[in-house]
Amino acid sequence: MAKERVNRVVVVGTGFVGSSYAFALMNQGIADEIVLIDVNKEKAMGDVMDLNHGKVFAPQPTNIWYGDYQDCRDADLVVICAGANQKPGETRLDLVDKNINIFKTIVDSVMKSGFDGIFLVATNPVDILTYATWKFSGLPKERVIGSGTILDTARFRFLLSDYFKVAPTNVHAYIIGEHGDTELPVWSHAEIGSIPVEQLITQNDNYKKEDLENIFTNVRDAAYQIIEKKGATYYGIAMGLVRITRAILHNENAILTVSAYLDGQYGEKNVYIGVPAIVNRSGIREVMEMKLNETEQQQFHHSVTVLKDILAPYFD
Ligand code: 6V0
Repeated sequence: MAKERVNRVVVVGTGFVGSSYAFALMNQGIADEIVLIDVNKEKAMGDVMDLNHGKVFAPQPTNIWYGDYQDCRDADLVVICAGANQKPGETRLDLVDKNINIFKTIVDSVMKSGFDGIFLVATNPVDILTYATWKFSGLPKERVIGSGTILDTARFRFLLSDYFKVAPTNVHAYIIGEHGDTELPVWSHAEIGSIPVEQLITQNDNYKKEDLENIFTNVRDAAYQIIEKKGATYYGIAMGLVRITRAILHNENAILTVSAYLDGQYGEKNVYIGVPAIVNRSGIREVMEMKLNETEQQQFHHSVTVLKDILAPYFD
């Protein structure tokens, strides 16, 4: 009998986000092998020990070890969570300079191993660093993915589900654009079940437009609120990263809001930004192009412009 294919995921950067991701990945039994890499070797080695001690309770066997960049050669997926994180009051874009330099070193080391899989980037500013990973790696654009607005969309679906008192899985709504201050809610395609939110608020006096606006403000500012309270955000993004990992390794063709390369979609080019896309074993199969209304299109264009202005000094 032919040996079943082993899925290997390498996590670079095992801080709050990377270690939470590894924990969630192991808990959901999605990868056969998880390799942890960090400049802080002690931290990553401690995580390996800690995770291995939970192995007996995991749904399937997962081999976990502290590795080096050579281990990327046989990896299906390299997930980068390394870098500086947001300090209170700091925007995601403040991190650009620091993290672009870190990424050059990391991506070069991964590629030197002979890696030929998919990159998934979580480090902020995620859209910028996903673009940088694409440039530094030389891989096809489909095989470089950023976590984009997967977390913002999850927050949006959760808050809408709470407001309309339905399960979050029955809320179909997207946050698109930069994972950051210029992101936007696509109200024109937000649905509860198959009923447009815009219709629901005209039918029922209990629902108010201002409440919806507040919901979006809370989505956009959630990271600031959490960082203010506990210094960092990690569980939500960890689960979002696992969701993307599952879509890739299980070849799901799942529609997820990830940072994808635009090549004419939404009238934009040469940028990585959060949009719904079909994700499978080959990476991003296709960007889904929703018909945005005029305001949404303008806001999205603004978000693209902000990202392009940041990229310009680094990549021409
Ligand atoms: P953290 O806890 O400081 O972890 C970062 C880790 O990276 C540390 O363990 C460092 O030792 C390691 N590191 C730094 N440089 C290197 C290097 N050259 N090679 C290998 N490892 C290195 O940060 P945290 O885990 O909280 O955040 C990580 C990143 O995720 C930050 O940029 C956050 O802003 C970002 N987030 C992204 C989210 C998203 O939605 N995409 C959500 C939350 C956080």
